[in-house]
Order: sequence, then C-alpha cells, then structure tokens
Amino acid sequence: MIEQQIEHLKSQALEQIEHATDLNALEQVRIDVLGRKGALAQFNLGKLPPEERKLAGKALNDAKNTLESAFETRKGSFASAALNARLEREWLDLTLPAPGPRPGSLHPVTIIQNEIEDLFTSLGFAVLDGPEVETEYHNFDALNIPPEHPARDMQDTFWLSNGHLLRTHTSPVQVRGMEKLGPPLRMIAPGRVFRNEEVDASHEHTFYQLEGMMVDRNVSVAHLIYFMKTLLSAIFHREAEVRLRPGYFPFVEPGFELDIQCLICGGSGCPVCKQSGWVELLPCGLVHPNVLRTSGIDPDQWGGFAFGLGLTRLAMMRYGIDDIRLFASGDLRFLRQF
Ligand code: 2NL
Repeated sequence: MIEQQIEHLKSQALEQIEHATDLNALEQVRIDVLGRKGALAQFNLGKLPPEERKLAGKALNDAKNTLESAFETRKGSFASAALNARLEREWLDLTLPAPGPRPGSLHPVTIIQNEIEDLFTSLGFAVLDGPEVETEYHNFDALNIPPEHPARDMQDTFWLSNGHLLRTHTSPVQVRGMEKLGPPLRMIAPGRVFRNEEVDASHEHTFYQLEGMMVDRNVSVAHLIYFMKTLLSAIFHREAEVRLRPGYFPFVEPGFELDIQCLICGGSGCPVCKQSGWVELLPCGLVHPNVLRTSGIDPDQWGGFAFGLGLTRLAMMRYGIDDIRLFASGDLRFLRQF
C-alpha cells in the first residue's frame, strides 16, 4: 500500500523534473519532494509493522536516490544548455575582417619613392619639391634646351594659354634648387610630370620621375657611377653590374645611358633583355657648364652629376605590371595588392 504511494509520488516527481522549464522551477520541485518538509518526508514509517517498515523503507530510499540523481541529471542538462547558449551568443570569428573602413595601403609608386628618398637622405641629399605648372624658362631655357628642340612642340608638351606649361620632367625643381641653395649641394626631386602622349599600355600623359644632382668640387664620372651603383643595390637588393653608353641630353655633357645587367638571365640573354644581356635603366651625366652658369654656379669652380629615374617604369619592373594605365585607374583590385 505505502509502497504504491511512494511509487506514485516518484513517477509524478520524475515527470515534474522532466518538465521543469528552468533551474528555479526544478529547485521548487526538489524542495516540494525531497525538502525537509517535502512529500517524501511526510511518509511516517514508524507505525508500520517491522516487516512492512523494512520494505517501505527500502522503497523510500530507492525513490529518494532515484529522484536525487534525476535532479542532478536535469540540473546538469540546464547547465550545459546555459553554456551552449552562451557559447552561441558570444561566438566570434576571429578570421573576419575588423568592422569599419579597411586599412589603406601605399601606392606602388609611393613605396618605391619612399625607399629612394630614405636612401638619398642617408647620403646627405635634400628632397625637394616644386610647382607642377612651370615657366618655359625653368622647364627648357635654363636646361640648355634650344628653342627648336622637339620637346618644346605642342605635340610633346601641355602648354597653358598664359605661356606656362605642365612640367615635362622634374629638372626645373633642380634648377630652382641650384638658384636657391647654391654650391655645394646634393638634392633629389621626385614628382609628377606630364607629356602630351598618345596613351597606351606603355605610355601615359602623367607619370612619376625622380631626378637627382650633386654639385661639388672635382665631381667626376667615377662619383656618378658610385652613387648609381649604390642606388641600384638599394632598389634591387643586390649588387648590380652596370655599363655606360653615350647618350645625348642637352643638360649634361658628357651624357650617358646607364644599363644594368639583366636581373632575369644574369646577362646570358633572354626575352626581357631582348637577348642582349642588358636593360636600359636611367639617363645620367655630368651637368652641362651652361646649365650651371645659367643658375649662377661658376662651372670653372664647380661640377656635378645628374640622373633621371622613371619611378613609374621602375614600379612596373619591380612588380611586373604590364599596363601603365593601371597606376591612375583607381581600381581597388589593383591597389589592394600592394
Ligand atoms: C629623364 C631625364 C636625365 C637629368 C635628367 C638634369 C637636371 C639638371 C641638370 C642636369 Cl637641372 N641634368 N637631369 C640628367 C640626366 C638625365 O634624365 O627624362 N629621365 C627619365
């Protein structure tokens, strides 16, 4: 009789445990059933005959044990559900890009320009800037470029209606540098230049140059070669073999085309160097006496070397870029690669 009541209470309690919706509800069931004044405590076995008391006591103990372990199990399932819910709520994908605007990156021409500026700064050169709209004097006359020179033609230069022009090289910055600083001097002039070009994969109307000049006493071609080799080692991160060929530029005498031994084949000949083993890299020379004199420097006292480096072309070589139009395209798929 009493065992049946216990059994009934047990199965009822097990059901309540199963249906408890949260920890509080479960605890209430536990107090109601197993608590000091709970349902199980209400059974009074004292009045039973010994034989029955023994059986009833065993049933009561079984029920208590069964219910206690059912409570623990249910409690454990609430705890793991709570943990799972928290894990789900606080789940974080650390491989996702951070929110907000993406960090930008430097333009490939800027990367190379910065590297070369750092090198020349360390060698005592000033980094100069100048106007992009120039006078005919600073862009041509002061550079010993004669009036009939083809560079002065409308086909090659963007002229403004007031007689000024968009600088076709950064040389006018160096002219202004000579006027302002006087000898001795070391300077580089990186910047944007403009030519009236038919645009295609290898020609742009706007591109970047970096020119440099050193004026001092007894400056020779040996100094020029030393500085150019230092420059090329910094750019290509290795010793570069160079050769000089004669080249004509009105603002230098003598003038040279400086070639480097092909970095692809090492000089044995390949498609990049057109089987010659050499790649044309930069024009250079000793500053023409007329150019020094025009800017107020006595060519009998002072001499100098100068060079011009196509930053845009260098970036194309460094990064294997086959279309010059990409540089100013603003195409993020291009820019994000650097
Ligand atoms: C080029 C130009 C060269 C120079 C530029 C220079 C400037 C002054 C005096 C003498 Cl103020 N020379 N600059 C010298 C040699 C070559 O190249 O178009 N480079 C890509």
